[in-house]
This record gives sequence, C-alpha cells and structure tokens, in this order.
Amino acid sequence: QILPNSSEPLKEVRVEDDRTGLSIETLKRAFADNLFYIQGKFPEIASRNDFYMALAYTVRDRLLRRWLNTAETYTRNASRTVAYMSAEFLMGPQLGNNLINLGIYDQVNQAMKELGLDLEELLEEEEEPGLGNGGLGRLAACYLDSLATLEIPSLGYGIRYEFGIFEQDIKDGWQVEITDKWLSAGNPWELPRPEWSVEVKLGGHTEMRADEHGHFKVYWLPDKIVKGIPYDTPILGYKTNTANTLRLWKAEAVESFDFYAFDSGDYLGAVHQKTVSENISKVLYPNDNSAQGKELRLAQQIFFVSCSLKDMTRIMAGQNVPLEQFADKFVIQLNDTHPSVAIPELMRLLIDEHNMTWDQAWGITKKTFAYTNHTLLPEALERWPISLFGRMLPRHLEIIYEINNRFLDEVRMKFPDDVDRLRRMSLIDESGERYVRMAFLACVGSYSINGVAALHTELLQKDVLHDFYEMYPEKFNNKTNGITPRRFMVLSNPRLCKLLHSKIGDEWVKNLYELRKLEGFVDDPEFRHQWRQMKQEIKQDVVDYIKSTTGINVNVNSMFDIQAKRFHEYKRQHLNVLHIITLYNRIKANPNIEITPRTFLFGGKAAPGYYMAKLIIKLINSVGDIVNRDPDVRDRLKVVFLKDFSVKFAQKIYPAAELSEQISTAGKEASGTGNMKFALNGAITIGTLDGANVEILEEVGAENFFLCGLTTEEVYALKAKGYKPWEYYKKDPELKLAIDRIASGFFSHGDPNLFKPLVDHLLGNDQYMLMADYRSYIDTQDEVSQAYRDIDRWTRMSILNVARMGKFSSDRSIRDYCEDFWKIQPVKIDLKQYVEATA
Ligand code: NTF
Repeated sequence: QILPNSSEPLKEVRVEDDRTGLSIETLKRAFADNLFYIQGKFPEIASRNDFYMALAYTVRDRLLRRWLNTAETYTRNASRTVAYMSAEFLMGPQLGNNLINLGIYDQVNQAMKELGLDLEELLEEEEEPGLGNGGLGRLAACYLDSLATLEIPSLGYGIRYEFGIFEQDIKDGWQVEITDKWLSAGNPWELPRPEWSVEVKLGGHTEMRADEHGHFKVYWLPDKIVKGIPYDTPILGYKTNTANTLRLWKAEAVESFDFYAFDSGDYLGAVHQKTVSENISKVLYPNDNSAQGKELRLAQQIFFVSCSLKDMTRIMAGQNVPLEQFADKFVIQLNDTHPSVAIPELMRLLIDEHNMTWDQAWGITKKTFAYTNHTLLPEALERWPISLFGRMLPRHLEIIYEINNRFLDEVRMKFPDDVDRLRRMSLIDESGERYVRMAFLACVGSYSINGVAALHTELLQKDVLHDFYEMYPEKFNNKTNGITPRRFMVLSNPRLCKLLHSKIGDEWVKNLYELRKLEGFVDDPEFRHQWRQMKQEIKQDVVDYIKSTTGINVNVNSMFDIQAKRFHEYKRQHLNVLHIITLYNRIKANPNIEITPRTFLFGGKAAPGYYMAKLIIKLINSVGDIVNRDPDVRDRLKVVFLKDFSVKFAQKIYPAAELSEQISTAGKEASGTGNMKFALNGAITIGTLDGANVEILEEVGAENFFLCGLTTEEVYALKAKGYKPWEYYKKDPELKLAIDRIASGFFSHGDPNLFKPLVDHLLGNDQYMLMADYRSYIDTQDEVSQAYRDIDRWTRMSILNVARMGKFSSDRSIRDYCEDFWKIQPVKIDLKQYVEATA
C-alpha cells in the first residue's frame, strides 16, 4: 500500500520529518506524497518513470536541506571557493549515487520492496545527463564528488546542453548516431534560478569614447545579446553534510533586444534570432581529443565563461567582498583550454565594467586562474582563426593583443635576441592564417599549469609547452588524475564491496589507501576462492545481459578481455583486433590448438565525423561476425561490441573485467582514467608505458601488470630515424597473415575495398605505430593467456591490483590540488544549526 492511510491524523505528520527523515517509514510516506502531489498519479496508473520521479524527489528533498545549509554557511563565512570551469561534466545517473552518499541505499531499497517496487528497476529508469565525451568530462564529475566529500567549497560551472553526447546504435556493423533526449522526461535533480540570469554580449565592434569625467574608455557595442539562465544541481559529498553546486547555463534570447523587430516588420526574422540564441546551449560537440573550430563552439565557450564570471561577481557583492579580492575569494580551475577565454573576459569585466587599471586587473587575473592541460595531440590543441575570433569577440581580441605585447616584452627581457623564441611563443600564430593559441593564452594568464599524469607533465615540459616551461618553470606541476570510489566501487560493484567489508571494513571508501589491508589476505585460499566466486557471479550477470541484448552466447569461464573507451586511432582498438585475428588464424591453421578461451568486449563511441574510428568499429563487428560463427572456433573466442557505452553502462562493465586493454601509443594518452576504474575492480592491465599506466604499474608492481610496446623515447627515436611499417609486416608472418586477411576481404564478404583505407594507413605511414608494437603486444597476450590458466596466480594478481589502487582515488588528486596551489581549507557544515534556526 503506497498511499498513507487517510484515517491517519495529518497533524501528527511533521513536515520536517517527511522532507528530511531517513527512516523506512518516513521514506515510504514521502515517496507516496511525491507520487501524488508532484507526479499527480496514484499507484495504479503510475508508470515506472512516475515511480522513479517520486523517488528522485524524495531523495532531492533530503539533499536540499544539506544544500541550503551548505550555501548558507559559505555565504556567512564568505568562504574561499574553487570554481571548476569545464565545457563538459559527464555526471552519470544521479539517484544511486545520491543514495550512496546520503547513506540510505539500504533503507530505500527496503522501503521500495515494502511498496512492491524494485529499486534496481527504478535506477535503470534514469536517463543520464551525458554532458561530456569521455575522460575529460568524467574527470570533472569525479572531482565534484571528491570536492564535496572533502568538504571543500566549490562550484562547477558549465553548459546545460539540451542534447548531450549522442546515443549510439549499430546497424550492419556501423555506428549510427541518435540524438540524446536526456531532458524529455524532465530532470528532477536541477533547480532553475532565473533570478540569477545574466546577459552575454557577442559580435559588433569597439569604440573609444570619453566617459562622463572626460576619460577615454573602450566601449564594446555588440550586435547580439544572449541571456544565460543558471540551472543548479546539488552535489552531495559521501557521508558529509556538504552539498556543493553544479551550475549549468542555458542560453535564451533576450526579449528586449532584437526580438521584437516590429519596426522593420521582420517578425519571423526576429523569431529566427531567438532560435539562434538558443542554439548556443543546444548540443555538445561530440569530438574527443580533437578541436572543433566552429563559430558556435566559440560562442558556447564565451557564453558559459562570461555567465560564470558575472555570477562570481554577483556572489562577491552579496557577501560584501570587494572585487579587488577576487583572487582571494575564488580560484578558477580551467579544465583544458575550452574555458580559457575566461582570461580576457575577466580582464574585460575588471577594466571595462569595473574601471580597474590594466595592471590592477592583470594582477588579479594571473593570481586567479590555474590551467590543466589534458592532451598532447596537436589536433586537439585549440586555436581560433583571428578573423572568426575578432568577429565574435572584438574586445577580447584587443585584450589578447595587449596581453601578448606585454608578454613578448617579458620574453625579450628574459631571452634577449631570440627572435625565433618570440615567434614560437606568441599568443598569435602567424605562420600562415593567423590564429589565437588558446593553450599559450592559458599558460600566460594562469599561476599554475598542470598535466594529468607524471609522464604527461614531463612531456608537456619537454615538448608541447617547453618554451613556457623555460619561461615559467615555477608554474608547472603534476596532478595525476583519480576516480571516485563511491561511484566506481560502492555503487557499481556491491559484491566486491561486501567481500571487502567482511575483511577490511569500509574505511577505504574515504581513504582508498586502506585497501592495502587486503594484501594480508592474498595468501588465504578461502579468501581467494571467495574472490573468484564473486567475479564469476558478476560475469554471469554480464553473460545474461549480452544474451538478452545481442543473442550472443558467451562462455562465463572465458577470460573477459575488455577495451572500453572512445574510439580513436591513438587508443589502438585495431591493435586489439589484430590480436583477435591472430588467435583466429592460429585456430584455422590448427583447429585443435590449445587456446585460453576469451571473450573480447568492446565499448565506445566514435566522433560522428571521424571516418577511420567508425571504420574500426565496423571492423570489430565484421571480425566478430566471422569468429563468432566459425565452428572451428568452438566458442573459444567471442567478439562482442557493446553499443552505446555510457557512465551507466560502464558501471555494469568494469566489475566484470578480467583483462583491461590500455594500449595507446606511448606518449599519446595524457592519463586515461578507465585504466584506474578497471584495476580498482580487479582487472589486470595489459598496457603500454603511457599516461597513468606508468603509475599504475609502479603501484601494483611489474609482476601484476602486463607491459608491452615501445616507450615514448623509442617512439620518438624510431620516428626520427625513419619508421617503415611495411618492414614489420614483411618480417612477421603472423602480422602479415592478419593484415592480409583484412585486406583480402575475408571479413567483408569478399570485398577488398571496405577496409582498404585502414590497411593503407597501417602499411603506409602508420602514425600510431601498430606495426612496430604488434609483436610485443602479441607475445605479451600469450603471457596473459598462460597466466590466466594458473587460477591461483591470476587471483592473487587481481587482489593485489585492488589492494594497491589507493593512489588513484580522486580524493587524493583533489587533496593535492588543495594543498599545492588552490590553498583552500575544508569547511564543516553543521546540519543542526539550520533546523534549530527555522524551528
Ligand atoms: C583526455 N583529454 C585525455 O585524452 C585522457 O587521457 C585523460 O584521462 C582525460 O583527458 C582526463 O584528464 C581530452 O579529452 C582532451 F579534451 F583534452 F582532449
């Protein structure tokens, strides 16, 4: 029975209890109330989504109390705050995570059971906000979780895309994109705050004019104004009272400006303008690790950055903090260069709108910003054509020129008579068409520059940002990425958590280094048995899932070998495919060969415009079609492409993994974070010395990691001496056969043209050096197969991987940021105060 008994006297139900209480009885009552009064349904006609919404609102009520307490405390103390600016926040579903962080997962599970509902089913109902592409957006989300858990005052600032990352379907083996409709059923987690809307100027030109005191000033006369409306989502910490805010901006037309163009009679034109304004927050650009030089993308960047900075000045005014103290009140962390126009925008606000001098404004700006670089790939480094930039942001371009002039003077001073250095370091690339170099702007305008793994930071210093490292060595530092164990263990892997709980308690959830205590059990055969049992159960769930969604029968005793990440040539999913084909060829040559059964699972999206990445997806499905059906294989190999990889789906997959594929070309993957999620769930990594793999290897030990491939130095050296992929192909019969099979049309119904572009790439220039790494990869995979046959050895490796993952908690990353250069302290939130004050 869901509705409260109507004979119960209403006056005995205290409002406060229904909105804040955590007992099963109260939760049930609040749930029924929300179903009735918010969804407007009674149980008999309610859909599963109605039940989900009723539960979401029940949970949101409990968040709100903590949220308002937190906001009130920060306001009263005018607390120093981290503003994390990011074009992407890949949050994943909110309900389960909030239940975990509130500490009421079990109560709610029970409450739902008593109402005849299944919590798991309701969790499935949530459309996740896919407002990010991959690692960069997910990192931002993990950091918000850690910031709240560590009780650090913080705000996430970004864009409320109406359409997030596309949904992926597979048709005839090809990726097909479907628009993401995450908002269509409503979003119970956000609160619009129209009263805090702000206006953003775009286009037009600047003029010098005298102000009322006869002082000359620059005026920017835009040809367009857009309104930004903030939508707030509470971010609750794990078992703390801290609930910080994620503030995402939606673009709307300003009604008073250009909308009623009645004088020209152009009503439809005016409505068109409205559409153009709203386009700004319409859709997430679906590229990962490649810059999109589109006008609309620049509009998105200035839009959310300008809204956020104005929001910050509003907050300061509300707390009576003078603008001169901007850098004391806020540190702004730039999540890559996407928000780096914030640097000239803050300058503009301080100078043009708040009458500061250049020196005053610059002093504040370069004490406020800190820049995280997330990539070494040249095609991902943002540069904006001067013409486009000046058309949209004429005032910002002037400011950038002035920053550049002063900066180049500084360079000249430090390195006299070095003209080439000036050319290399200029914020304006003048080698052909002129561009603004956003990474350089971020370096000049920030007091800290960090990479996301030790190797990545080293390569930034040596290579991509070498001149800036020589100019400002004190600004550079490393902050190795991390992941939140709340979502990627507690929520996603309850079986593992239960086993851990029985041996080492739960301290590890807040202090991941506590997992080390597991090492004491690695020699206990009973424990190892339980460990295997647990993995088997998780794998069985995935087997059932695959059966029901694809019809493919997977052998639960085969090794689950998984590569789940965005599709990109540098990540080398096609190297993995070459291994599959090699094993298949060995079987074809000798059907009775001893082979360790494996299931190869792939997940991930390709950017819609990235032809080669899409062709690799097609190749996986084509190889799967052959391998999965060939009777000679006898079910020893299976290839499964899991479509529409998302945070929600990732949570199901990581726990089932036994082998984690992290095989990018050395020097290309800045960090990787999937590598951490797999290892934390007991998978063993086969990987190159790239990104954070280096540090994972260091932590777990070489005997618990399968290392393969060239090192970064070897990659550089080989390129320098002249790399000839063809030679590797000629010399290695297994490699040759694998490539020939693709080229001959064996996997494409006899069509040799389908995969020709891929084959040509590999044998032609092979930019990512698959041919050079093939032999090492295959030999290492053979070792993996050997190791898997020794069940005890494998289990020990798996346990030790989990035990040694402490370093990769995002709590550690955030602590490092706080202590090293954010210089910010936790603020305790007292829940009682507020209740007493309002009682
Ligand atoms: C990504 N960068 C990197 O490719 C990953 O290696 C890294 O783990 C994540 O950032 C998070 O740091 C990007 O997505 C971008 F935008 F920089 F190209």
